Amino acid sequence: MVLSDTIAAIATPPGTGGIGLIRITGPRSEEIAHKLFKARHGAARLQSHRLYHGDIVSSATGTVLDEVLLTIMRKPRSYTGEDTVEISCHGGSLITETILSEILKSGARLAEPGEFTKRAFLNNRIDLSQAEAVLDIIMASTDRARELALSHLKGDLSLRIEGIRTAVRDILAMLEAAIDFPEDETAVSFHPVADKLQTIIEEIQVLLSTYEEGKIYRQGINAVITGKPNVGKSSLLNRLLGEKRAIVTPLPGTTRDFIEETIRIRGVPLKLTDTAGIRTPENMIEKEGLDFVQERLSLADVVILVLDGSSELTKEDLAIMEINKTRKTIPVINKADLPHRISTTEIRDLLPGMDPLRISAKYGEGVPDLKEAIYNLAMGNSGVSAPALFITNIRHKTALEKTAGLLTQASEEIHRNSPPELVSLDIRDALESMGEITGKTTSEEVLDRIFSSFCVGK
Ligand SMILES: Nc1nc2c(ncn2[C@@H]2O[C@H](COP(=O)(O)OP(=O)(O)OP(=O)(O)O)[C@@H](O)[C@H]2O)c(=O)[nH]1
Ligand SMILES: [Mg+2]
Repeated sequence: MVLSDTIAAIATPPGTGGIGLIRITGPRSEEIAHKLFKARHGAARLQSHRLYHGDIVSSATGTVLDEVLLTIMRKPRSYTGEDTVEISCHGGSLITETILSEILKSGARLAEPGEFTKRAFLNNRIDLSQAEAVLDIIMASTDRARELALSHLKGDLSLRIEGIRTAVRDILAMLEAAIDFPEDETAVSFHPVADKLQTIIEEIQVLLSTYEEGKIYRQGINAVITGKPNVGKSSLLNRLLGEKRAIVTPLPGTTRDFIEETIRIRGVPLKLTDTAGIRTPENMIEKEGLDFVQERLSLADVVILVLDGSSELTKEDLAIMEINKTRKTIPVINKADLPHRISTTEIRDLLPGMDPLRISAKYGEGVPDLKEAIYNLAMGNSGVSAPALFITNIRHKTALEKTAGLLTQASEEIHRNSPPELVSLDIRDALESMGEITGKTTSEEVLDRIFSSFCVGK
């Protein structure tokens, strides 16, 4: 990894705007600034962390390119931990591009996406979970998502992870003492180790249990409406949206493709997908459509399974219930305004543990309850207590699961009186997998993947 070169990028989004921001970081930043920038009041040496008014001048022709504000932030007091220059110019694509190209001609290289943040990480300004939080803040679409990302950026998650790692390292030290001084070793002396391991495993489980809710704050709820043809799926979508978005007709097979729209429940985005009715496919188009529906269902956080309550259940209904039995499903008995032909008890028997709702998509009865039910089901039970810290990132979740697995294995070995050498191997692996979260042990490849999802200039 090269940290010795100087990189530059436009940090504001492409297009026109009030201001365009260009960033330079690395050892030659200040030299480049001196070459291109003429301060209005002829300051001899630009001071760090001050704002200067002046012109950017073409190095070749000496013509003024724009009137700008410039700041130098000398290392280590900058975002990247390296000498950094920021130029605020007028926000037109031509002007930002022109200034950037002058900077590149003067000895900087174009930054890759996320490279500023990557440098902050490599220079130990922030750890990896904090770097990821930077991206989460940029992407946050709800207040809660922003709050969680800010707490991660402040280092709340890193602190907790480091706390757990320290506890695991203590256990390793105890085991290694047993390896080095085997005469002290007795089966009994391992029990405190096993107890400590158990406490740590539980702490990790608590963190893991926040993921479902955390993920939803970060990405919103993905709900898919399914059911056989003509039960009122599109009517329900329209009712939830409060507008006529999908075509509704009395003919089965009206919806062929997906319709996706987003609303908000309690500030959380809820993406609703209306799908084609599920029936035995009659042709290629329907076959393809059905495969798509299955795929969408498998990705759903919540499945809204619509039944036509004005007629008896059919074997198609039963088949659709069967497919969604293991998912987070809300059975919805629609057309409540017509005579009831399906009872809630019947559905409870077929789908144990699920709570059917009776609604009328056409007239709106029961729809507010359905919204609540979607929110509650997506959040799980964790919505009741409010843990301070949430896991929102699948990468962190995977690493924690792996850690918990290895620690459980170690604890089982202790109970089987396995040699401490064996136990300590698992504990070492556990430490390694936890280190991936904060970036202590993360591979180059994973780092590249993380930072490449950033914007250029961040
Ligand atoms: N009485 C009554 N009719 C409803 C209700 N919901 C839907 N319908 C009617 O049922 C018929 C089918 O509605 P759609 O919303 O198109 O049903 P769908 O499930 O999307 O159908 P496909 O797209 O063909 O799978 C239409 O005539 C609707 O007006 C309801 O709550 N009450
Ligand atoms: Mg439809």
